[in-house]
Amino acid sequence: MRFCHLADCHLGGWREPKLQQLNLEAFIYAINRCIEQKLEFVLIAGDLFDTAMPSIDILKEAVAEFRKLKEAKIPCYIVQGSHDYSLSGKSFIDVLEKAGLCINVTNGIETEKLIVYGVPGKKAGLEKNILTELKINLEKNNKVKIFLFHTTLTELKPKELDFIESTGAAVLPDGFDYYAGGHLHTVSELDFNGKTIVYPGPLFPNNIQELEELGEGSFYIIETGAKIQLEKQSIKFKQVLPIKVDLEGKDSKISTHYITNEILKHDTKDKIVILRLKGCLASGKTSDIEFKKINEAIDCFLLLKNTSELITPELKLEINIETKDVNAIEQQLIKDYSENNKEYAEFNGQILQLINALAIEKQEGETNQTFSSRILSEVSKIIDFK
Ligand SMILES: [Mn+2]
Repeated sequence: MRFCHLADCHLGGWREPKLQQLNLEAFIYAINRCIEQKLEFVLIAGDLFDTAMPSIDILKEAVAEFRKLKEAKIPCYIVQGSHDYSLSGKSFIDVLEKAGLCINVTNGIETEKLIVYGVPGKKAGLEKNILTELKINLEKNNKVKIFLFHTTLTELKPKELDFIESTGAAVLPDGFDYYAGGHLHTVSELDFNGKTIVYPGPLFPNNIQELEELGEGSFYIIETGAKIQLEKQSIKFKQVLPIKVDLEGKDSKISTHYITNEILKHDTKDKIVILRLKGCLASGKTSDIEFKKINEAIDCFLLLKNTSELITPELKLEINIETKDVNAIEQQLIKDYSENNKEYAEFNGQILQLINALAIEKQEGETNQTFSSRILSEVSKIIDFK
């Protein structure tokens, strides 16, 4: 029996239109492969969409692909991931299921030849408890048995993610032929006491770091039999070219020219160029660098820039933080800033509240006017404008 295992498609995740399109094309490519190869079924181990309520444009394209699968009589078994999961159950995955385009296997399903059981991902690794308490009594028969999960397994956790919650592979229930993982955006295979566990990697890199590190998207085609066969499938539409430019001691005014010349030393044609700027500028601001000009001078598929390591003279925040927890870092930064900027004492106590209030997103179909008045009303609960 041959089937496909994909995970972490994050459709709609990129804001950059060209990358959003490549992400979608990766999904279309994978579905086409499943149909050409006449696979028995498709597994999606969570994070099909980047949010529980994706945009209409993304839905339209995704639904067209699910329909192709259905017409080819290839069932699709799915669990929600931490991204497309919603506590209220208001996730578009439910709509797809109601339309008969996929089957949510959270409560397990059994067909003539197959048993598929899944545990969805939840926010903040809360699926760990479900996995720990899970009890499944599998009958011994000839059916192919698959376990779908969306969580981080400690054994396969990369070193740099040491601080995130994870679960030991020992919690995975016994007796399944294949353990189809999602959530970790790395490609990994593990034989854990005879259990075949696979993370196929994201279908398309999901952020700049993944573009640099993975350089491609991937999924797996699995063949069961006397011995299980794992075939990794790569999806690479464009080459990724990281370029680092050190601006230490340079004036922001000459930086535009300098960066352009540094990039022109490389063959950038049709590539995704990732420009990382670092160092401390001698004078001026990051905003003096004319990225539009640089972009016009370069012949590439797409130029992405990262200025997080670039320091300007007036903004040299000394950070001394021992934790890697995002919330703790945020709080520490606010505390340090407040102590060094006592003239704004009146507002410093409200920074965190303001960050939260301003983090609301515009809803699909919401007009600019309603959105701005919603933001204003949130903010006015914190700051008195009068
Ligand atoms: Mn994911």
